[in-house]
Amino acid sequence: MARPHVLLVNPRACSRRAVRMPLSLLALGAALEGRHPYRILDGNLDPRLIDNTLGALAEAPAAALALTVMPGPQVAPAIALSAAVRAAHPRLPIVWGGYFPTLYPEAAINAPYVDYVVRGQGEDALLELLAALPDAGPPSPAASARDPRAVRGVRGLTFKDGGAVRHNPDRPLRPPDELPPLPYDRLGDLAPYLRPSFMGRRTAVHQAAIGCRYRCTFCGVASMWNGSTRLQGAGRLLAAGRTLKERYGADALQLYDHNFFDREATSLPLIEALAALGLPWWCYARADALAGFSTNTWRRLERSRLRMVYVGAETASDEALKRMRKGSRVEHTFEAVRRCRAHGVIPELSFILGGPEDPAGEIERTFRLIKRLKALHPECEVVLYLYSPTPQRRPGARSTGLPLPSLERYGPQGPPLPTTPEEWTEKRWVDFVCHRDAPWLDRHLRRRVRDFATVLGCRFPTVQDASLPPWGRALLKTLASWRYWSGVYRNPRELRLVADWLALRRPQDESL
Ligand code: B12
Ligand code: SF4
Repeated sequence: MARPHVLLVNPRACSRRAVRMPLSLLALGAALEGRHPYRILDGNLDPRLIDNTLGALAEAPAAALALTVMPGPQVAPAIALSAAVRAAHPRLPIVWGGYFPTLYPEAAINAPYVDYVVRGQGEDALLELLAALPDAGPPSPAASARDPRAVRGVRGLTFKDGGAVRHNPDRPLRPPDELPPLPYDRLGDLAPYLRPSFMGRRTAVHQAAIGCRYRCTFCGVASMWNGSTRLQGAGRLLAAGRTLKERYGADALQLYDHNFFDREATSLPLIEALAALGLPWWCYARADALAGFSTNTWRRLERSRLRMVYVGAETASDEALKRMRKGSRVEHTFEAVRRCRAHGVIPELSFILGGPEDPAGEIERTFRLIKRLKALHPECEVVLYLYSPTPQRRPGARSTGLPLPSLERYGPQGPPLPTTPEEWTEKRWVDFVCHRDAPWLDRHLRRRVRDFATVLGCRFPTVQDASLPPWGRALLKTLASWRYWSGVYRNPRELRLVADWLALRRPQDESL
């Protein structure tokens, strides 16, 4: 009899034009290679995901259904798929992993269609869970397994045991070089994943390091990885880049590391590897790191074909940055922008507007800062989010290894956090997660930010919108000019109409 296989599923998270390779599933697949038969199903490409998952389960016996789930728009499709599979195959274990279940494990496991939550890095946890499942036995409504003792040793696992929720201790992070290379072939045809962007016609993605060693108080990454980073070596980065370029025809590369330049010394070999690869590239970076690089390093960056760098500039005042424990200052943002201009790199500056202390004042200061940065480097891109901090872990969670968030509410006056996946799908929660809304902002402030974003986006249409014709760009710029210079942002209906008509892209919705 065939060995039971594992179905790795990416529920739909984005539109077809934002589709990228599901790296989390490829990473899990790499760990399963040669050990467990598996299939990857991607809801971003497959409009009939539920039917096809049920079809795959009918074709061959399965050991588990494993879903990757990001907070926000991916939760509802994850619920729909899991519930459909639970109804058709009540004895099949269902596992959720990724950002949503790691940050909100209590809510994720509080569902009749989730048996196991894997928190944090998934490769080893999934392998250990699969090894334990034959002894653990099938799930029931009150318990993840007939004998939950079988899974007590799996670090990073949350499960149900006689109606109670158990959190096994966290799992230490393994460095990426110890993990196997990604099995790109398992996605079948890679063409739909290699998307046109302003850098090339076939943009590939890669994540080198794992985690981030900073602990900015608003950021989900800090809770997800508990303030740790494990770097990838230059050899592995170059090997992955070459495979994507030479075997699959990638002509540009987007690096998904939370913070690509960890330290100057460790960044240099990576920059050399990218120079050897010879593809235009994009990455996330901190303003203080970019500002502190030597001129020699900047020259190397220029030679390596770095095209755009996404910087969390966040806000306009050092006090607010300090409150966020960002570890950088406004001057670093200016210096990073100056350096980018000098070396032909476009900075993509992200701001989170309207923190709970003096939201109106912070918003106006940030608008003024953005205009000064635009004057310094008109090509810089600006991404505007509303400040909606991801709940952080409880103090002391690091030592106990417990994953629970410290905030029970979204911000000081915010509502209590949802307790089920369903509640997380409500519009207001999806809006908080996507930084489109925050509990303490009133209608007037929300509108003010939306209006400014429209004027700014039309005055400086994003270079990332490869499909916008030059005449459309010129039209938007002309129409938006007077509002931008005069500061009359209120109700720019004419701009919205033209932007909608031209289907202007908003990078904050879909990334590159
Ligand atoms: C690609 C991406 C997207 C893509 C997804 C495309 C796709 N392929 O499906 C798109 C553009 C749609 C997207 C959207 C959003 N994203 Co996003 N995204 C990312 C990004 C850049 C890379 C994810 C990735 O591939 N990582 C590499 C893999 C290998 O790592 P991983 O996902 O963590 O997987 C490991 C573990 O998590 C675990 N694991 C994961 N899944 C599973 C499943 C199982 C069963 C198991 C056992 C383990 C497991 O094991 C894996 C291997 O160790 C991350 C940043 C990052 N570097 O991770 C942000 C990130 C995940 N996104 C984030 C957010 C918030 C969003 C949005 C919800 C909001 C926004 N405005 O950005 C939007 C939603 C908008 C929408 N329309 O859906 C945040 C999440 C933080 C948080 N607070 O929750 C991140 C961290 C960015 C950030 N710094 O804020 N995103
Ligand atoms: S904001 Fe950036 S630097 Fe800070 S914890 Fe998050 S990923 Fe790391």
